[in-house]
Formats: sequence, structure tokens, C-alpha cells
Amino acid sequence: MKGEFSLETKRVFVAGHRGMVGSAIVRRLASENCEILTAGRDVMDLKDQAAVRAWFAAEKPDAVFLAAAKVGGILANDTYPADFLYDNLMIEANIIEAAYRTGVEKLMFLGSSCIYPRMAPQPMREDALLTGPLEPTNEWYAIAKIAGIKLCEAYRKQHGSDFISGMPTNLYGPGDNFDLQSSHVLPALIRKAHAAKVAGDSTVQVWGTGSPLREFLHVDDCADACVFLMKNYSDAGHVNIGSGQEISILELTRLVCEIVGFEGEIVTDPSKPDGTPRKLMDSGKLLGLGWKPAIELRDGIATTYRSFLAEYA
Ligand code: GFB
Repeated sequence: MKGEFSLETKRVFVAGHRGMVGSAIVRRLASENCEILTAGRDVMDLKDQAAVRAWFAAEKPDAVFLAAAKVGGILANDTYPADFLYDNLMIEANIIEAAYRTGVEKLMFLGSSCIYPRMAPQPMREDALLTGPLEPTNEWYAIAKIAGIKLCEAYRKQHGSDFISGMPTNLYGPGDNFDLQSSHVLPALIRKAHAAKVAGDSTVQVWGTGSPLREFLHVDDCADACVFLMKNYSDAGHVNIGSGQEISILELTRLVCEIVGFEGEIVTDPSKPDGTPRKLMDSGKLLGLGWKPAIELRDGIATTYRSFLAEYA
């Protein structure tokens, strides 16, 4: 269903504005005539229900982008299941309930493509949700994100709240986490290939077999899709946000090495987990509403590498 929501002169709270997605949403909102509200950890701990309620009661935002989350790559997800489940449940429950209590007109919750069953038919449609077992390396994070979708649906059903959910595919871009233990694959490969080039190493190592397939979307495209959905979509069902660009981890490594300028050998490490074998989303629902991505993977990696060099190297 199409809805129409104007951001014009609205007070718009971006929860998670220091993260990769939240900061991209803040950048994107700069071209809307709205007032952007943010709150750092020093102001409000999003896991603290009383603090979140008090902040919402005082600031009274009109719209909310819920981009705050405990996130990480395959190893972090697998190593800290309690943090990924508890932190994300608390953050989303506190914000959604406070938004309802203070009469927020529209809220957009952001999830992840890992909500779908490990062996879901590809490309994964929205109706694949809860049709089979989850991928074990990230089921804790996935359960929390599924709860977030269901919270939005429940508040819509019981209270008529205009709360929607978007499910981005694997994201990358400026502001990403480049820590090798906790990052996702793309920032890890950029950092490893760069370090190998600088050190004159003959090899670069990738985790797992290199055969898993992943779909990647630049975070600025994701932010644009979020603003588009905020303005144009008002319904109970969540919406996939993907690029349709799928690539194997090995091919991705070759592409990153080419962009970074590392000419050595790529070595796989099968002792590390592969995770889900394939994770391509069907974004037909979003495309059907009239949105499409703009950033090609090669160009997106090149600009991300430049931002990595500016910030870290
Ligand atoms: O991006 P990633 O950590 O997360 O890993 P997932 C994707 C694939 O890249 C896996 C491989 O097959 C990894 O084994 N890989 C190869 C590497 N080298 C590396 C490396 O150096 N670092 C990392 N991190 N991976 C996450 C979920 O799954 O996706 C989250 O755990 C979330 O819950 C996120 O949904 C979007 O795509 O496997």
C-alpha cells in the first residue's frame, strides 16, 4: 500500500546516528527540509527504558529512523550471542514503545537479510519470513530483528501506529567498522588487501571457502531507500532493500584486491565459518514502489577504500 508522509518541517530522530547506516541517513536527510534530532550515548543509553522514555517525552520527535543496533560480522555474531540478542531487543523495544507513547507519527525500523531461513528459496521474498530454521551463526541477531518487525506490526494492529520495517541486504560504505575481529567481510577485505600491499606480502587470507554468495548495497543507497519508504510506504509487511548485485566471496576478494592494487595470491581459510551459502533478496516490492539503487559495487568499493585511507591509513 502507498502512503504519503511528508518530512517537511518535521522533527526527525535518527537513532544510531554514529553508526554506518544512521550517519548515512543523517547525510541523506540534509537535503530534506526537516529538523534532524540525534542523541549520543552520553545523553541517552538506548538500552535504558526510563532514559528513552524521558528523552522522547522531552524532545517529542514527529518521525523516527530506528538505525541503532548492536551489529557485527559473522565471527562477532557467533561469539557474542547474548549481546546481539539482548542489546537489540532492548533498543528496539524501548524506542518503539516510547514512540507510541509520545505519539510519533511515523517510525521506520531497520532489520537485516539474516531474518530469513538459512535455506530460503533465492532470491528471498518478504513472505519467506518464519518458514524455516535460521542460519546458526547469526540466529540471535536474526531473532532480535524478527522481534523488531513484529513489534512494528503489533503496534500497527493494536494501536494503529504507522510503524514500518525495512530489511537491508549486506551493507558497506564510509563509516564502516574496519576491525578485523568484529567487521563484516567487505571492510575486512579492504583492510587486509591494503595491509598486504603496504607490507609487500605475497598472500591475503579470506575466511571460509570463498564460495558463499552475498549481495551488497552501498549504505548511501540504503539511506535513500529508507527516506523513500518513510515518505511512500505505510503498511504492515516489511520491505526488502537490496541491490540485486550478487557475488561470491572469492570474486569479491579479487575485485577488492584489484581496486586496492594488491597483486598477490588469495588464500582461503576453511577453518573459519562460511555462514549461510547464499543470501540474495528479492527487492521487487521496493522496486515496484518506484525506488532503485544508484551505486555500482565497483564504484562503491573504490570510494569506501578512499574513505578508509583518509581515516585509518
Ligand atoms: O560479512 P560477514 O561477516 O557476514 O561474512 P554474513 C560474509 C562472508 O564472508 C562469510 C566471509 O562467508 C565469511 O566467512 N569472509 C571472508 C569474511 N573473509 C572474511 C573476513 O575477513 N571477515 C569477515 N567478517 N568475513 C552477517 C551476519 O552474516 O551479515 C549478521 O552475521 C548480519 O547477522 C550481516 O546479518 C549483514 O553475511 O555471513
